[in-house]
Amino acid sequence: MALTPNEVNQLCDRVLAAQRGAYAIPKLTDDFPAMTVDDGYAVQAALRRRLCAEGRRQAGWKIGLTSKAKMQQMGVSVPSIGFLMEDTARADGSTISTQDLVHPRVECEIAFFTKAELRGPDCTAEQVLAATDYVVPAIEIIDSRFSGFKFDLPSVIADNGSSARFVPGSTRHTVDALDLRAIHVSLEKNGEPVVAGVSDAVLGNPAIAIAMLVNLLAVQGESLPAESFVMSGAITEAIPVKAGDSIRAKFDGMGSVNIQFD
Ligand code: OOG
Repeated sequence: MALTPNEVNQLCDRVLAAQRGAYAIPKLTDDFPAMTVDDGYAVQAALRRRLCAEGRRQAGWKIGLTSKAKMQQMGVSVPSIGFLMEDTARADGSTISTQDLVHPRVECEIAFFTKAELRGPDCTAEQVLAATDYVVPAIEIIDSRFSGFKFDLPSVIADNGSSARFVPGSTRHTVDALDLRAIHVSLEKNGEPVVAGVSDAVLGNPAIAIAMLVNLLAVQGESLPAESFVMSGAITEAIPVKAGDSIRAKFDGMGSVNIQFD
């Protein structure tokens, strides 16, 4: 690690202020060029401790940058994980405010809800499927706190993987009822199709992404508790949204998720 504990706290303050104030800041490596991925996770862990100390509850985790489309869009080559807080969940069909977001984008993802603890470092997709209670179609609203949505891996990890809001769909499916590698998704903005993809874009199978998340948690000395809600990463590139937009994400065989922005 290149950062001192003081610097980790200082960057936690900086990111938290930008998240709460909904303003953009330069990526953290502009001031701390030696910052590593481990430093990014140390800042993220400080952020999580800070929010939990305020009495906010964690809903689960997310893994991102798991598809080629996302890696190319953001110029990185390794996935990252982040945490999801309960009070950032929004209901299917709801209207989401853009007032407290910087430059939101939406993504289609398959989300998992677990019924048993998963523990790395050697977690497999098979173990993930066995520990999954159900999967739902989902939309993630990401909102990088970095100017121009431009960052590197240490910075985006410190910013909790650009996590802003998440919207679980209302139709639950057991994993044996689906081929998780072959879910066709399409996203419509204001009634027009804007992007489409197939779920195998996420590391071949979104269950592999969840196993990778569990193994990344193990590096931090953590496991994935039972009853975690976990987002497996965007299947397509992220689409910018603004007040007045309506979004429909259709997942063949799984249902759709609808939201509006104001
Ligand atoms: C990082 C978060 C990406 C995903 O699903 O790939 C992400 C970003 O692009 O801002 O959540």
